[in-house]
Amino acid sequence: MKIYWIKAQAPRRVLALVKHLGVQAEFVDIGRELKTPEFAALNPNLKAPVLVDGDTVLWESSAIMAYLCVRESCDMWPARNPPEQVEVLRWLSWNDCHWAPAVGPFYFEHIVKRTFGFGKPDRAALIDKVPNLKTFAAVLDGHLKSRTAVACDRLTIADFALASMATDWRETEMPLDAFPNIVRWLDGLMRLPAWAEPWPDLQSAAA
Ligand SMILES: N[C@@H](CCC(=O)N[C@@H](CS)C(=O)NCC(=O)O)C(=O)O
Repeated sequence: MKIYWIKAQAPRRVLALVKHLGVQAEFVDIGRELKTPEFAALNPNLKAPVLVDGDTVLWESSAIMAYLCVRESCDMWPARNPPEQVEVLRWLSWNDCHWAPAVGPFYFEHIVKRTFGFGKPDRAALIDKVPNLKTFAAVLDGHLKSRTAVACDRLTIADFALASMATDWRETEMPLDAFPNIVRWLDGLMRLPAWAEPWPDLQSAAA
């Protein structure tokens, strides 16, 4: 199995899951070749992550995470439990439509710009993003009030999807300190070694 990745939030979800499940994979840092015809043949969106497993070529991190769970018989994607599947799907959809767009500008200004050499964070550009972030943070915080995980009362791929940008909330200056249940949930995820250190190069360095 090959995982094409760059050091960014969507690949982070998949890399963390691969490590968490102990799946053997070859990791291809596609950074410089992301816009090549060879990579376009794997993912016409020209984005990472991509999984190649035999004849299976898959893009979109949520689909890749579900694929890995099915392959490894892991209920972080509850393939055999339709009501749980619906619950996880609800949060994956909420992430893509509401939460990721709310936290994304903070992640972009503070992490994407630095990673890809786009310059310094423009904090002024984030001021009018705060109300939207707080709106959806209130929804998630209320949901997590009596829970340790987003769905199914256990770790699922929804946690990895929702946390992939928010996990850097302190560094990216997301105003989440007013949402203690989100902070507790994110700090809890950081106690998972695979979530705290998902990047392949550092995994090998640590080995
Ligand atoms: N919805 C996609 C997002 C993929 C995506 O946007 N990947 C980003 C990194 S987080 C990327 O490859 N960016 C490079 C570029 O657009 O040039 C997924 O979940 O896999």
